[in-house]
Amino acid sequence: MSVAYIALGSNLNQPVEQLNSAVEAIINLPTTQVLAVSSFYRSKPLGPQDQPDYVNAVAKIETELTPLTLLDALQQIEHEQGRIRLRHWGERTLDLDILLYDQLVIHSERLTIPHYDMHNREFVIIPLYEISPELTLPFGIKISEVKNKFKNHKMELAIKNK
Ligand code: PH2
Ligand code: MG
Ligand code: MG
Repeated sequence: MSVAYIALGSNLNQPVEQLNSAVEAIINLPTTQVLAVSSFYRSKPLGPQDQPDYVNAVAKIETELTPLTLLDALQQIEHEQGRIRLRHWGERTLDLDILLYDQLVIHSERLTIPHYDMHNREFVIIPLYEISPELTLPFGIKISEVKNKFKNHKMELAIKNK
């Protein structure tokens, strides 16, 4: 069994519903348990500014799927939820990114783990810290230290996790 973290994002077609259905679909993946889901955060778009705000969250899962099989499964969920992506860094119905997979470091054509820009994104780091404040990332980086960069973040909650 491996532990992985998945970033969820949407800014089209009822983002909160998109994220809720995505969590349901991840729960239904073979050999996979969802261990925690963060609150849903409203975030300003990174990239083109003439697009709606996003709703972002992070899920922690336990799975026997390999990184590439997990990637295939997440891309299938994106497609099943009618993924529309209009432009690079632009609006989309659903984006599911693997942030971390155990302590693996992968640089392959299809997959970069840890996610190449996660350290710079408050909409990833804040929800990740919410569900795993003790986490240490590969290369010994503590999530609690990365989170300090964003302690003045202005994201609002769309859904608060119990
Ligand atoms: N995803 C992007 C581009 N910009 N901005 C926010 N706030 N949240 C995202 O998830 C996001 C983004 C491309 O994946
Ligand atoms: Mg993304
Ligand atoms: Mg993606």
